[in-house]
Amino acid sequence: MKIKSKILIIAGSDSSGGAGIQADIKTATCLGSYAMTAITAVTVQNTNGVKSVVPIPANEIYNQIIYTTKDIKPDAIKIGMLHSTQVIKKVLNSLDTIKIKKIILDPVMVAKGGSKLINDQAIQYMKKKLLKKTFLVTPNLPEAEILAGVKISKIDDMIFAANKLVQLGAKNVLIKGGHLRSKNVVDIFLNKNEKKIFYNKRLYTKNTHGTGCTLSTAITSFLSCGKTIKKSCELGIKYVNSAIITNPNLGKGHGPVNHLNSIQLNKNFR
Ligand code: PXL
Repeated sequence: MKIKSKILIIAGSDSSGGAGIQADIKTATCLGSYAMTAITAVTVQNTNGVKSVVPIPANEIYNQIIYTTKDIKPDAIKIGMLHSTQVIKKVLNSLDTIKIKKIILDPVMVAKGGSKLINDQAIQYMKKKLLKKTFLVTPNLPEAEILAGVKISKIDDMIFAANKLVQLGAKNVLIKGGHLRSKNVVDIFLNKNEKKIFYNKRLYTKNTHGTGCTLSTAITSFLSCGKTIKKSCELGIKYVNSAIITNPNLGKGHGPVNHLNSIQLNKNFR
């Protein structure tokens, strides 16, 4: 197949290949997009957890974004792990320069094993400055609670929090309900004019490492190809569900999902 779109991913590296920039590149590629990257941090990890995080200097992140995109212009941008206020400031500067409107923010805060991937001051800065620049923000429940400043224990709370994030400047919000105690997984999509609630059967598996990264990049890929934001969320959720169902059960801890679920090898390469 031909490349359908080009996207830029600003995120951290996960050496285990299931989350972070590795998940992002796999997802974009398996959905037909050309992936460019600006790496914000290098993590050492496996499916049992994060061993270390080395931040990339903010200026280098800025340079990766500017130098890459002045040559190849992306159709959309996905932002993942941003560990400090300094990094967010530089990313904001670069976004002002490159003027791309389709910006998807996955407000990454904590890795599956509980390691913090952003500091508290940076969370406040993200809330105050970066949300306003985002076309879509995709928090999970704990992230939505922190960003919206509300406790979430039921679907109505999710809707309330999503509206709060719209008031804070996000154009569209997708709150992921995987952490809610409910039989079905409920995800809430919402903007000023529309609301859609996605219901999916809960999948009981420990192999969900990188689902947040995978979802936000899948949405970015669909959006970059010209689909509406609501449709992009619907298809992104579908892709992640298939990826979880067909997970390869790798590693002893929280294993990765199957990014390849969307593609079939051409007969020349079988
Ligand atoms: O899934 C959140 C996440 C984002 N980015 C990086 C990560 C993780 C989780 O492990 O390692 C680099």
